Amino acid sequence: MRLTQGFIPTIKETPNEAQIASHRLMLRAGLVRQTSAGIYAWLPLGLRVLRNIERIVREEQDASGAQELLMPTIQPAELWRESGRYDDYGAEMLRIQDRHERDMLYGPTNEEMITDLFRQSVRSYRELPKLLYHIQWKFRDEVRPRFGVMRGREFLMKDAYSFDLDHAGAVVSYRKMMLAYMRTFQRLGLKAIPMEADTGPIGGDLSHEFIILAPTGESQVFYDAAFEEIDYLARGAGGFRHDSAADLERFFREMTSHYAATDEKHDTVKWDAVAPERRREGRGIEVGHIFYFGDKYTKAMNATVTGPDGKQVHPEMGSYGIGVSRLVGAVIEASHDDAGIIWPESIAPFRAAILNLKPGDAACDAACAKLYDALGADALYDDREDRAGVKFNDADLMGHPWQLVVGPRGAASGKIELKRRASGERVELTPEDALTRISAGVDRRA
Ligand code: 5CA
Repeated sequence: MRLTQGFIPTIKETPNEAQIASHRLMLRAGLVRQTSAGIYAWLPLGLRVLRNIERIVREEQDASGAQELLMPTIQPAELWRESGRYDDYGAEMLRIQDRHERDMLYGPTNEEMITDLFRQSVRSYRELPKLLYHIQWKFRDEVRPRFGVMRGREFLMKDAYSFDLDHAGAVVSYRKMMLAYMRTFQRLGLKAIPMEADTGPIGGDLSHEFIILAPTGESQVFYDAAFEEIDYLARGAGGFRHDSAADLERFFREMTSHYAATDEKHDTVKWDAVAPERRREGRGIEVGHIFYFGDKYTKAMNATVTGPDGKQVHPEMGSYGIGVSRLVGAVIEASHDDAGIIWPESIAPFRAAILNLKPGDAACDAACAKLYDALGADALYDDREDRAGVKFNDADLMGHPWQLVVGPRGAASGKIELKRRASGERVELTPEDALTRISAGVDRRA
């Protein structure tokens, strides 16, 4: 995209409504704009990141055997009256009436709706297990929306739901999702720790939150230093197969054999058993949350299948959420410096920025045109008639992994400068060599 033709409104000043780095940088780099409290418009640069995260989340869900569908944002109140949650959910639920005065709501989550879809169509245990997901906007009228997209009122979630015949099957589905989550976060360049967690209004008795360590996180967390030492991420993403129950059990044991809990589930007796020098305490951002809750919804909503013995049984369920829009903020919290964002290659809005330091200079224009031709949609071409300093600052702020700097002196002798945003390293080389360097090892499977 040519910057002069784009809609990327960057801001020089620090917006004073933003308290944390990711919120400030998302506004300054022109990723989002707030339209109401806790509700954001995604501008082109922000939308590209959101879509990239969505793509990785989707690929890992698909790889785990989950099937994508799309449920609506607006739901009928009757389903929630059946489960008993219509009253329980309280003021966080946005309630609406249609012209016929029927009670509707903007979905904060979809357990009821997926259970309804399931009970309409699935009749026999032979059709199980079923693992279904969608990526859809949610609304929760949070008391204190804050930190930009991290705690919004409208936000994008990936939510998956599993249906199994019995407890043993449900546990396999739960572990499968845990593996898919560790792979997802690893591809996003994040170190996420699965922690024992409270089940809250979703209900159930087994639950893990996936926490990214960050001083600005909303949760207080306690964990064993083992999570710093063992390369559990690489192992989690590597050897384990999602279709082997034994692999899944080994993986689950590795993820859960060391102490890690959020403050709601913190157990001082277990904590005391951790050697003092191994105890770590800090703040974290919850980027995902998985729940096993058995037949809570299938029972309340009378969803049954015929079991092997011909009797009707209520399938066992789990639900599995990832905060897709929250992740944009969480990645920035984990990866930025004073100058701006540092995108991991897998989700960067553009892989490279081309900085033409002298538009109008024949050699500069020609070299930039050549780079832009080769990179196409992966490049943001800064073709503005502006000072070099402005272009450097904006490129650092927007955080493209690579910058291709084309100045008149270098261009005349067939050279450009390649800058790596993460390390600040700069090298002078030919445009061809620069293109080879930046094309290597990119995580863009789609
Ligand atoms: N039904 C379950 C799982 S599908 C559920 O709703 N879980 S949840 O409440 O924990 O939400 C799932 C994920 O959505 C959270 O881990 C978090 O990353 C994200 N999320 C929750 N509330 C917000 C919010 N207000 N703003 C942004 N992201 C949020």
